[in-house]
Amino acid sequence: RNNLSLLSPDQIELGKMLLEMGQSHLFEHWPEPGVDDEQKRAFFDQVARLNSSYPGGLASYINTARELLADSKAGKNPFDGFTPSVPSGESLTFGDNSFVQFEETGVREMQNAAFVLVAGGLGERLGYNGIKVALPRESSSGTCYLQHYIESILALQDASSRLVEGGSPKQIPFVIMTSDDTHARTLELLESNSYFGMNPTQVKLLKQEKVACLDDNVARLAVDPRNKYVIQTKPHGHGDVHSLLYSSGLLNLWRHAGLRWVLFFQDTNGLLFKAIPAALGVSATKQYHVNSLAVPRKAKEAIGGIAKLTHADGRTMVINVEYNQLDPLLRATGYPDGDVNCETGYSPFPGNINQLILELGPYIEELTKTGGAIQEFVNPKYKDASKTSFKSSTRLECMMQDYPKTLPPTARVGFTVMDIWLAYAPVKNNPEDAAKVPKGNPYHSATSGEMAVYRANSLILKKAGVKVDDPVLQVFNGQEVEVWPHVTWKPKWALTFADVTSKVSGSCSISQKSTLVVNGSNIFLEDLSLDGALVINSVIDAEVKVGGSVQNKGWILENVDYKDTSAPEEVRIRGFRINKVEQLEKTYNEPGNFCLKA
Ligand code: UGB
Repeated sequence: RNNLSLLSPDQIELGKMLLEMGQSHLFEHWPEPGVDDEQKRAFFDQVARLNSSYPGGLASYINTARELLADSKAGKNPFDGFTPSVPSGESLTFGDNSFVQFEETGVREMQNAAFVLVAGGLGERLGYNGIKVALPRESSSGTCYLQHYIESILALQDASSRLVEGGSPKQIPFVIMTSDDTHARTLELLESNSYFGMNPTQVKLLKQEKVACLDDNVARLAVDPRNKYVIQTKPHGHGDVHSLLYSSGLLNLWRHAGLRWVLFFQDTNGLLFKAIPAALGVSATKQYHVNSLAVPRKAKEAIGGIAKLTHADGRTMVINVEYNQLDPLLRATGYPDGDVNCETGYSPFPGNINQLILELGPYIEELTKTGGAIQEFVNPKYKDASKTSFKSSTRLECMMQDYPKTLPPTARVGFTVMDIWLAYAPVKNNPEDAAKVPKGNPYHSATSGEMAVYRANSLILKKAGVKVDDPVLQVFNGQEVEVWPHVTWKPKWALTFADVTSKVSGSCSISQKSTLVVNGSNIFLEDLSLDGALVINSVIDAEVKVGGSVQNKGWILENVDYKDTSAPEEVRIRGFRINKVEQLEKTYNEPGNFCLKA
């Protein structure tokens, strides 16, 4: 009370609210005015930030926390009353007629789309010290994830405007959700690389705030052990993206600009853009308000399962059940073995890869009601079975894929299943943990993430008629992976299967030890026989035909142990470096027609 004279009227209001919400312990040790006055004001600045960045403010946060903590103590199942079953969705097969049709529709729709990347997570499981979007997607070209994402969006933008007759080219908006952990480094990566060719005004960074930690079951806010004038905070989860987008005002701007789709994606999936055109095609064709991308899921894999939940009162919803909840839910509802594979070798529940496509109109309508608040959960680690105290402070969390939970039953919520090799190769696990993954389950490591890019590109070329040699098995950082020819291309070379077939003709072949880096758009492979490394760079106005027989010693993968600190972290975590022994590299900097006949 003696400190009131230090505070502004707004700060006094916040103080009253905290007292009313049972948070008097925060002020217990405050000395008389004149001591630590600056820190006391800074405390209220933090409270103001925590209050304004949470829908409904801190009081609402504390109330929700009390309810969820009580439920957790009582052992209440969040899916109480619901029975899971396997839902039916659109299942696509790469390269068949309907896939090609969906891709064409998707590319056409791209000019009505906006992309949102959630990149506020530090990736604790990976243990990498940098931001994940700065990691190379593959090391043959060295392109990092963020560059690949931006180049994919720009290529989609160009392709879409070419398809729509008389349509004026639109710039596809790109939002990146960052956090205090990733914001400065993401901005620095963009600025030091001229936004990888994107117009800087096209890119918006929205920073998510952390939320207050909770010390006990009555939701007393946790004081930072290092500074009694600071409330301890932790990340709130990727679900923040909805309230941030809503409060940014961007959604209405997009609606006024005639946009129709918002596509959400995560920080390290090097294959995702191979699946995006067809997935958007499905959304447009089926008129889905919500479309989640899914892949066949191995039981116990750390990706959520998409399930149809039917309540005893008749309500149903198709929703992600997070990986740690699927097994207990199944056991509690008549599946005594829990989360296990069925006769296909996969879990019957498709795996959520958290690529969501939302239709903008219904999305705005829903957020106008909810303010973007997403149903939260709490996951306290209790000291003992009495569940009265925690091992360390906890906080509320939310997930972006829980958005459909508040939708009315009339909402059109669907999902689209694609092949894993085409759509999903995240980089989440450190080498040690990846090496312990049960045989046959995906590693989700930097090693598997890179190998998946080569495999997908090789399989796509195969489907387009190129003779591609079978892979060999190799072990890096204790993980056995298929090593296909190292094929990589820029998104502007090919986005869809139709693009690939239009760029490849005659009788082409690629041996297993080969590397092919296609760094240009109008590069045509005609009767090319590749046994070694070939790198082609070209400017947009150069049309280059590449054929003949290329034979050289090529690029060789050399093992690097993840414990070898003399190697850069990016190299160590994938377990190999590329020794560029010999290659044919050609660069076409001028407009015109060229022929490379090796
Ligand atoms: N992220 C944020 O932007 N902010 C945060 O506060 C936290 C994360 P993880 P997770 O497809 O692979 C999700 O940690 O949460 C970003 C789905 O819930 O990589 O364990 C972060 O930067 C799960 O259902 O994944 O699991 C990253 O881009 C399954 O689909 C993204 O959120 C799984 O991803 C995901 O964070 C998957």
